[in-house]
Amino acid sequence: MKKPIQALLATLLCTAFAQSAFAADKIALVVKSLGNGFFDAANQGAQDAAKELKNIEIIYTGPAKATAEGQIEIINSLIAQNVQAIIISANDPDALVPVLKKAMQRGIKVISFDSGVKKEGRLMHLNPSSNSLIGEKLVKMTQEAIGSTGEVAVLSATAQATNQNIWIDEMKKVLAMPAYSGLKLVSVVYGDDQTDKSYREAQGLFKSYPNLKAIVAPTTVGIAAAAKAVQDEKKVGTLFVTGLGLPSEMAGHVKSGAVKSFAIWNPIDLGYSSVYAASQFISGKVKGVAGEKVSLGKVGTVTLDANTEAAMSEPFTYDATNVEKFAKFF
Ligand code: RAM
Repeated sequence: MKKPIQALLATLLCTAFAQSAFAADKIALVVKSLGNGFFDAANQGAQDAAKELKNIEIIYTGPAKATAEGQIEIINSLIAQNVQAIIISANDPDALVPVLKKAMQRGIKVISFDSGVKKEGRLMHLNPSSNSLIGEKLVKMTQEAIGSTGEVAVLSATAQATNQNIWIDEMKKVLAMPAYSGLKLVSVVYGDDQTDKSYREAQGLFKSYPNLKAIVAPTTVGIAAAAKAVQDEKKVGTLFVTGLGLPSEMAGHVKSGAVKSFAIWNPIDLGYSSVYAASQFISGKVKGVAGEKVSLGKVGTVTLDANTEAAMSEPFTYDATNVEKFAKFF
């Protein structure tokens, strides 16, 4: 009687081994909120990397609204699902740290991309571009649209968003330079990366600042909503919108004249690179120490700085000459 039981056990063990040997690595891409075209494009790149690297399953997820609470709930469930890696664009630099630490204690490799968490909550952060370059670009595009003088307001994403807050600080540093002394930042408002709230905040700015000349929205959701509000309120030509946007969502607004130029990096490459980086933490090739080189596959290689952050390429500027061409990609 012993033999059949032993044989059965051996079969079971072999099956379990085969399953674990061939089971795909689960990498979760946790975004600020679902329904945002920027993150859908990042997911497209994430899927491309998974296909290229093989044996990877991407779990694309995020809360309905861009809140840290929503992301904490999702991360707890990803821990329970035993994913191998979490890639997060954070709604708050601090609030997510405890739950991400818990994930790392369970062996899950955590990296942030786009919008970071504090160093202790992740192994690496991948910036889409240099933060100071982004701040400078936003101010330069504003000056190109309205000239050297005038009231300017910022329409941001959420008040706690790590990336937007850093970019706004960088903008303020540039605005403090003598070359930009005529540009007056009168207000910063938050549309929470929701189209309707962003639209209402833009309308609020029109009322509160009748002399406003520019709205700078460092968010793809905010810039499209602000441009629509400018068109609807027939302010094209007197009030300009600029910031960070997707060519596919902005082409019509450039055509209408509400927007002269805007910038962005390639969100597909950003998603691809994040998954590529995560896969190297899973395989143990990279540990997350300063000075380490991290391959981003076909996109290139980055080196982790003292804060274990790395940055990709410069933001690219779009206007009437090129927006249509890129609108079919993202
Ligand atoms: C929105 C999000 C994202 C940001 C882009 C520019 O889609 O806030 O985090 O990087 O805009």
